[in-house]
Amino acid sequence: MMRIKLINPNTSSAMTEAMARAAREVASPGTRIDAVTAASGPASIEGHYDEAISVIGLIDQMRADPDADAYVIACFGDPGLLAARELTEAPVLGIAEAAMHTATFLATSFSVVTTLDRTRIISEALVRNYGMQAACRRVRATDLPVLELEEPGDRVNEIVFAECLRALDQDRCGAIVLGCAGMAGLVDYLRARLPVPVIDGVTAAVKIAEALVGGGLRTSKHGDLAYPLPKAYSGSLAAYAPSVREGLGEQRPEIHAAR
Ligand code: 2AL
Repeated sequence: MMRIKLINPNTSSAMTEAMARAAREVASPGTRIDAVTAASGPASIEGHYDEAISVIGLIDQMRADPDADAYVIACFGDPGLLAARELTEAPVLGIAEAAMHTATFLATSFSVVTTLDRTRIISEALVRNYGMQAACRRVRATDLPVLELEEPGDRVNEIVFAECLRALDQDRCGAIVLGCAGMAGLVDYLRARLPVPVIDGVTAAVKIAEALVGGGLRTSKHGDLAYPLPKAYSGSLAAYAPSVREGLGEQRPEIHAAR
């Protein structure tokens, strides 16, 4: 049994349930999806500050479950992705990175359809960061706040669909990447109406996690993704100080050591 920990770094459990349903629909029979919501943090993640603060709730969920076979960070900003990779040898997938790479296997170009305009700017930085400029035609905002995606209805469906149509028409893109974890529930609606692949990062990340784990691949511990260096952290973050235990023939910090 492969166990994938799906962590929603915002505190909306309705959104977690929607993405868990989408993840379980695509998961292989031998895969268990353990979906959790951050216990502390922002209600939704729509800016740099939300993202920075959300990483603590994300790390808390990883430390509470250090033995998952893979982790998925289910927010399109991929908050804390590299920090999370430092903490474990298990593969850690961010849904933006997973979705963009998946798009490039299916089309030579894609456009991202996301939520607010400020989020659009953050996604554009991710495109550059992931070296996806050659494939990403455009990132498009819908002006939908993340929490309006919690319970998708006709209005939300139509707004996202209309933006996807504009992407096809104006960007001439070969695929659509959905730019929010809360859009996982819209995939069926959109796929039925659009002539191109529609990629949701949650399901893409789950299938890539299965492939990496199934292929025996682990996160590199050489260089910057090595375990965090043990040192003192002070003040209210003292409990997050990386600690060390003897294990597997080397000094290996425990991601759930200090509480
Ligand atoms: C997100 C997301 O996926 N979850 C959240 O709270 N904010 N990202 C986004 N691009 O709006």
